[in-house]
Amino acid sequence: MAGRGNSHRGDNGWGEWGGYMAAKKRKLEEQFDKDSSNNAKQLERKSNIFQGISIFVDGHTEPPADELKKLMMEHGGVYHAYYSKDKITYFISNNLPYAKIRKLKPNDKVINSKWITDCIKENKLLSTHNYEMYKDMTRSRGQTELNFKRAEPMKPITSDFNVPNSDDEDDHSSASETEEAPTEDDDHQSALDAKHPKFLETFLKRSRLHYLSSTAVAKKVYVQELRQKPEHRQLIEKRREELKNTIQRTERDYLFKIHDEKKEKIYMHIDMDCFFVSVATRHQPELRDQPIAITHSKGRKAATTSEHQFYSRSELASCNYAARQYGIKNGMYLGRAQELCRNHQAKLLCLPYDYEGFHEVSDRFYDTVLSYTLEVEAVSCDELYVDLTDLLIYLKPLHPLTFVALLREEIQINTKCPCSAGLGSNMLLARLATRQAKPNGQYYVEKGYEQEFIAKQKLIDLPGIGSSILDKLQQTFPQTTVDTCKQVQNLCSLEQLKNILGKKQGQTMYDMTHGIDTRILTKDYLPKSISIDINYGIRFQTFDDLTVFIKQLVLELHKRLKQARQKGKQLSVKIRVRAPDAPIEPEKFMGCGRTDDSSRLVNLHSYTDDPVNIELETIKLLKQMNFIVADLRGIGISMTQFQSALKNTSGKDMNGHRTLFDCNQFRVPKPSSTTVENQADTGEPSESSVTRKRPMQQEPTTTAVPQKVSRLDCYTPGQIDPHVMNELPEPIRQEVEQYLKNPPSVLRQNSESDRVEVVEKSFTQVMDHLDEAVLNELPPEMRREITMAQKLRKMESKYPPIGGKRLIPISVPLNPVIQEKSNAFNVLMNSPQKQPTTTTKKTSIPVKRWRTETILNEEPMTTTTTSNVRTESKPQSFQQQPSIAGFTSLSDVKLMLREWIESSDEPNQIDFDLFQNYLIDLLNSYNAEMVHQLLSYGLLQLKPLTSKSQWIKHFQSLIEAVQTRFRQMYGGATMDLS
Ligand code: DCP
Repeated sequence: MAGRGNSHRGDNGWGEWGGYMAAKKRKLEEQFDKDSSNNAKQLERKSNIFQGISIFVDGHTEPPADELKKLMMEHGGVYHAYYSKDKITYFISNNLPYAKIRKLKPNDKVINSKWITDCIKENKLLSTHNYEMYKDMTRSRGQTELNFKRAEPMKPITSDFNVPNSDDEDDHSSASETEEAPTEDDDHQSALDAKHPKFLETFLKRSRLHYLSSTAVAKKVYVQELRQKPEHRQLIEKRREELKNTIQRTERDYLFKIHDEKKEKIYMHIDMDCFFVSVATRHQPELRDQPIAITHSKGRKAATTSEHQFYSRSELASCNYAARQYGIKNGMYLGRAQELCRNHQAKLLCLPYDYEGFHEVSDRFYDTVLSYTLEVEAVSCDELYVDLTDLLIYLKPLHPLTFVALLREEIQINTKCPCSAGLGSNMLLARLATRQAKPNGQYYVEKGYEQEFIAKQKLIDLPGIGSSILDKLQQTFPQTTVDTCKQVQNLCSLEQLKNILGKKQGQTMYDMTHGIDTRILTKDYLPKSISIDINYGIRFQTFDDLTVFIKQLVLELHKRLKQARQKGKQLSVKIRVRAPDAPIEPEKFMGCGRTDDSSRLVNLHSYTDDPVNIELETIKLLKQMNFIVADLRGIGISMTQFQSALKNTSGKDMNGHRTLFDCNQFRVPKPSSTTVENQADTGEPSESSVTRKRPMQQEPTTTAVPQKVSRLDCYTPGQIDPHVMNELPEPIRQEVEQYLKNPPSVLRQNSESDRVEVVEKSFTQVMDHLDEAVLNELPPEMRREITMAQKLRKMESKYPPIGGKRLIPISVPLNPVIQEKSNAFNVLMNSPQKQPTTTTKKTSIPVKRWRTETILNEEPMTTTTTSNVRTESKPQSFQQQPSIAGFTSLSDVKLMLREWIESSDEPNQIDFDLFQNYLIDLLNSYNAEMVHQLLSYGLLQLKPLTSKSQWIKHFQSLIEAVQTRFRQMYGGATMDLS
């Protein structure tokens, strides 16, 4: 290099120019100037709008750098091939690599190249404001330290598992404050967008919304599962007993009267105080006197700087009561909270999230309450409702607040965190009472004081009442302030409220302002949807990139389905695609910006949580949606229509209705033949727990022969469903248990061959043993089930088994064509496919002329078989026979249909879907006659019932779906159902 020197340029030969690079830059600038003046001669100078502006272009731009250079020349600006802070006015780039973004200084402006073309279009110099890229990251900080881990969603939780829109996440300006030393490793640092394999993991790990929503689900599932465990009930009994014997009762306890016979409810709402802060300080309670907040930012900068123009926009997840006295609130920006503290010469202590601690404390909190009762509705990680009625009756004489004080003390010992509790005659009053009690207190809205209490409650404190509702009210009464329940009581009648707020909201407002709440605990967890939704960091170049990410998303969805013990039948995919006129990079770093959203949905063949299946369907849906992968900004996958693996509390489905399949729970199939049992072994969860819910698996890969509900799976004395037992009122349970402890001698036989008979007999005896008065004590659902069982028993005894089958007459008149067979007898209680038979059955060869293909025999449509033949060629014939709830024969299905219709006024959509699928399966197996029979029968049942308008509506749409399939199969013909 020295040889290249020349004396007047100094030692290195480039001294005068400041070195090689400087010389090179200078040369290029000269080149540009020269080009400009040369080009100016060729390229017509079109304007001077960029006079005095010089740009440097980095990375891929649209139009490309060469074109921008030309445009600058044409419009009086300067293009620099090398970056020089002093000479460059604007740094133009549309997509900077992460490493470069990190190096940007606070005042560095990166402008989208669209600014240049837009200026030219408008023929004037536009403000760069709307074209600035990454500005959230380069402002308000001394030095850029992008820290992905701090990207946190801040949206209030609205539904199970939905990761919030990135638009609701913490602002990145705060996420990158200098005082926050990044603690994540480089891997996470570079997990900036969804292409990075650790993106999702990092995102979720750091997402407090994910923590809150997944914990809420986990708690609901936990409580529900605990109800199934007899050992837990024993624990409760033990704990209650201990408590009963050790409580030091005072006069207050003896004076408190609980009306057992009226069963007047006492609800408790219990909530940990400033949960995140309490957990974070549980080992240093001495800190709690000072204002503390949980936030991603450590908050040092704003506390020390005298300039307050750059507020930290990191949100406070939680703040303690010492902070609240200065006006600080959960969800407030850190900068604002610091300012409020400063105004009071106080300092806000910012502590980080302690997710492990949250889990631990939440578990202990729940376990403490659950050790006394299962009458619990889980709400969130730190909040639940309890129906204390039975417990207080058991512990009497006891004032509710005595129990609550003991419970809270125990929670404090177990968790090292304080909590508050409210009590009242309904859930609303209990919840409002908790507010009154906080922090670390308890409050009971006693009987007779409800109106006084509710009257002074602020409207804004009523659950679910937001500012928009309050605004509507206020606008109606501009002359007066409307902010307490009393004011609404005085100002508006129910009708007026309905007029102002709409029917539903008006009624709710009326009830709440009058302290009315008829809800009871929701014990069965039924999510409406389970989904994963990511609207942050979505930047893909190719469809392959996207599919890699889809795999991760689907695995997360699968995890959520598993955790919630749900399988879904409907899958939908939602995408957010950059709007055509929106900048490629939105103002918010890695955000969505303005998007056009669309979604697609598919009904799956069967309930599933299988990630492979879901992935496949998701990709299929995505391929159907026309979009440019590079413009994708958000994606969500969601499952709906669930089949729950959770046992519910009362033989109802998760919507609180009895299901189609519950209607069969007292039907007693014969002991199954081994052959069929084997066939039914699909690897699905034990059918004994599942069959009553949704026994039908339509997955082509699983056998079409579902296992039937056996008597042993139903309520038997020896194995009476613990669930049902748990639901029985105490005296009745004791009665039944007593009976079971001393069963008739026949029960003690346990020879395998006699077992079913013994069990059936003793079941009858238990049923008969329950006298009318006892029955009347039972909840209506249970009473109905027992009455139904008794009826069936009577039927069974009236029509004793004949030739191994129990026969009962069916009174419904049938089509003349089939009258003879049907009028004979229909088989109830027997699973036809489980009957070994030597009789020749109807051929299974499909005949397309449906009128002549009448399959009304009580056996499944099979080829000629004997039981032995079946064993050998087992699945084939059975798999072809559509079944529902394990039943295949017309009479069985009809009986089930009738019971189902009778069971509730509002049918369950999932049952309808299953029934519809079953009918279509029948059509597909050319058994249109049976479809015709079932539909006619259903209509006949529904016709006289005025209360069944919902049913009729559903049934009509089911008929339409069936007719559509029928038309497809039979050349446009319609099934005559007149
Ligand atoms: N939380 C959150 N973001 C939300 C809502 C809640 O991070 N949008 C977290 C922080 C809270 C915890 O959930 O500590 C419980 O929420 P609460 O509404 O019960 O609030 P706190 O427990 O903080 O305070 P309070 O004593 O008022 O219940």
